[in-house]
Amino acid sequence: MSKRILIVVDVQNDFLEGGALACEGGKAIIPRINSILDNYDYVIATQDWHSDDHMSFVKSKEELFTTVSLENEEGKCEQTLWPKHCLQNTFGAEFPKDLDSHKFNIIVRKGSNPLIDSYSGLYDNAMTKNEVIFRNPTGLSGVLKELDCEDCCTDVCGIATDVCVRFTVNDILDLGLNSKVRIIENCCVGVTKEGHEHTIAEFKEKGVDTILA
Ligand code: VGL
Ligand code: ZN
Repeated sequence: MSKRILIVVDVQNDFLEGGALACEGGKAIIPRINSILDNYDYVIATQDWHSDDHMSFVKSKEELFTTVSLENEEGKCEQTLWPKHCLQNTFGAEFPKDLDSHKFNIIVRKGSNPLIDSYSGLYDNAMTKNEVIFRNPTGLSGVLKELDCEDCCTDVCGIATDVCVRFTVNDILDLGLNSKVRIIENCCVGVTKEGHEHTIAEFKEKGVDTILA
């Protein structure tokens, strides 16, 4: 039997206008996402879920949005430094009140290890330790494999197109599922407009269909 799966990436207060890491146009995608939720058999949401001391948080103004080399007990990585956002159990990490989150069947939290960031909903970012590159799973890849079937469709939307949506889609493609993967273009916003456009173009080049809600 065919299944329709929707993945809603990081639609959380801190990524909306007025939030700590606001993406312009974020609030406008909420009613559009609400209008399609009933079209799916499974709705999966991801939630960025950081502790106060998360390694991705910038410590000086000058370094905001820069990418630096970091090393800690888990290993080494290149890390972009973000403003403090999506702190566990705070308003910024919550789903917005007007998003119909009661319709989410599965919620996957990511980024809760203070020593590793997690852009993708499927795996933490890559870290290198003792010359070995590793990525810890969130568990979502197992869920998607179990739900996979020949004429399934997995649609992805959310925030930010150029960061967490991008990494999530790339990881789904790498799983090599039978399901068709599609991006819902007008239910995504980027950290920047250019980042959004660039990522959509990249998806198209990879043969990922883009659709509109
Ligand atoms: C995100 C930056 C840092 C995202 C999360 O959801 O795209 N971006 N953490
Ligand atoms: Zn984050």
